[in-house]
Amino acid sequence: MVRKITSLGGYIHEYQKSVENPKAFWEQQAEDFYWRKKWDNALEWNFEEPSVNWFVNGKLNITENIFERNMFLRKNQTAIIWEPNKPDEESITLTYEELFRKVNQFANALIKIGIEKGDRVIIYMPMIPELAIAMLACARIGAIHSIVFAGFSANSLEERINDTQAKLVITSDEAFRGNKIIQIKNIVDEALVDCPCVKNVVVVKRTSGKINMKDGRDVWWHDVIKGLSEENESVEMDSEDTLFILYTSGSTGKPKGIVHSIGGYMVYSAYTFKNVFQYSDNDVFFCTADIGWITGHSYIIYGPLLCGAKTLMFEGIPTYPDAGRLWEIVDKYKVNQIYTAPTAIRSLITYGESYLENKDLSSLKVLGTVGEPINEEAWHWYHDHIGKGNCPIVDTWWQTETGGISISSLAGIIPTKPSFATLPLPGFQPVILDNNGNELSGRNVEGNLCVKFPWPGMLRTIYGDHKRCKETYFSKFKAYYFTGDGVKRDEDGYYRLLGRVDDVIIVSGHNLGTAEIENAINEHPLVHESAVVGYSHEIKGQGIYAFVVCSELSTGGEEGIRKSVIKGVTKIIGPIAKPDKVQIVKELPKTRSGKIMRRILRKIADDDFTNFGDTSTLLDPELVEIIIKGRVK
Ligand code: 7RM
Repeated sequence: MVRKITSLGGYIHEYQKSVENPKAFWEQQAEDFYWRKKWDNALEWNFEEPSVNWFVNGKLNITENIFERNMFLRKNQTAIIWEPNKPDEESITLTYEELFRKVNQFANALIKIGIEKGDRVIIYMPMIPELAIAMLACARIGAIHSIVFAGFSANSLEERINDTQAKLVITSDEAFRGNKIIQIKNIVDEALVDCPCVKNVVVVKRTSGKINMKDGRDVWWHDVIKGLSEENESVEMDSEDTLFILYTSGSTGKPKGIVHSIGGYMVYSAYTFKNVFQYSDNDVFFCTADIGWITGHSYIIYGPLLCGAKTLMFEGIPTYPDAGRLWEIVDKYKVNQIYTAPTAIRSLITYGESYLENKDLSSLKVLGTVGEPINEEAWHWYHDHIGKGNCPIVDTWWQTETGGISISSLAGIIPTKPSFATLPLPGFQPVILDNNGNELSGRNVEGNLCVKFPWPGMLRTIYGDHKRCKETYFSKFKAYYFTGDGVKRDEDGYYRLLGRVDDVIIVSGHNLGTAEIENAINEHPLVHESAVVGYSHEIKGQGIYAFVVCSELSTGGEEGIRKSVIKGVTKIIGPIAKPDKVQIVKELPKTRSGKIMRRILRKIADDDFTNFGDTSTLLDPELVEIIIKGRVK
């Protein structure tokens, strides 16, 4: 059983222990799991290389900790509740035993296909039970899963497939999403034109829509599992073997394949799940994220299932068939903890409270948020209208790279304060550094959020590019992990996140690199160059504002370019990255050395024309006035 902190005193005590003797602290947590061979040393590390090894030489399989370890107590208990896109389609529940059998059977299918320990498998699927089964089956046989959110374009998918050199893609015919049907197998086909590494595609039948199956390459899920045993002996893995790769956008260059290893991620996802949400046996936990994002990995699948929880997986979207859908689900399954993003809350606020009528939300005990700072209005609405004033809100700060929740209140234990993530989890040691790398200790300080000691859930590397891992996270401040976020510590010692200090935009909780979007815009034949910045957007948190320089205008004029730029980004990256505003400009404001001054563009996009800061390096100051005049409102 994963240990649960039950009081503020308990938290303070555990935190202190975790800092004074981190190895002993995490060994105690790790002992609650099943290891085929115990570790020799809890931790070996060095943040300069960086090299971090948790539970050194420990041998295990994470699925053995989900299934065999839970089987005695929870054989017939619900593991996954699946709610389909359309409310009138039948839902599915899988007990731990049923899920175990399906995972074993699909693991046997993977072996039959020729997937071996260490091979990479791309999963590009809607939120259906087979997605959970596929990822766990990979873990069972020691294959590395890399899940790509099914909203990404063929281009983005192709880039990820080639970066991982995956042999296999698992997908479905089509996907239901609200009232839309997405042709995801077609997108896979388009991506695979340039992916020689992929030998096979497994396709789940979801909509029964018409698709092409390529002879010798594509197989149906239901065919490939036919006649296979529901038993499978899990493969023994090293604690530091890779569990999964998950791509995240950076401020420059292509997406980064964040690598997580088995032992540390297992301990950290389970420990943080149980403690932050204060999960108790038989509670129903509902995380609304897609499994294609880290939140879904850690808090729909691994954290909950390792703790023997009942986890709810929802195929659809919060506004289909109407804006009451999440609350209908809460009522239907008597959900006890709900975990969603501020962007979803802000969007639901605009639909009004009528969607809450006749919904019994009294089962709720804890409300969670993640992905971006939650503004006070959204916080109060969530607290008052959803929690009826009785449920603590956990504002959970973390990253793909941290693997699990890192700064957050523990529900009902650490007093909350709107817009503050509050305090670090035990075992997580944040520090605030000024731009010269000096630690700002004490209260009422603000600066770069860094971490000075390893925690088990942290990333180990960027797939295929350790140098980039070092440069991105461990070089700006020597011997610290740099999060890229700004933070303030207030007079109570509480942490308030201030957003990215670099150029990542967070749109509806999704991280998008400005550079990636610019690259997509620049593909347009008439576009000369572009600069993308975020601006504050009432619903999405940040919106995307693109400043575009054209070589000439097409026949459609400015409006024509705007439209085709948006279309191009949608095609290349996906709809989440499409600019909300496109302004055609004559030139971009640049420094004398040729660097675009994004700082100025960010202010213009935010309708703030004061205080442009140091503009002494600006090549052409008059240009700024022209851009302001032409801004898109
Ligand atoms: C889990 C996730 C990470 C970035 C992170 C922050 C921002 C996430 C919060 C937050 C303020 C929060 N992974 N962020 N949670 N900012 N308060 N509670 O979102 O890799 O996709 O994004 O998201 O900037 O660095 S992520």
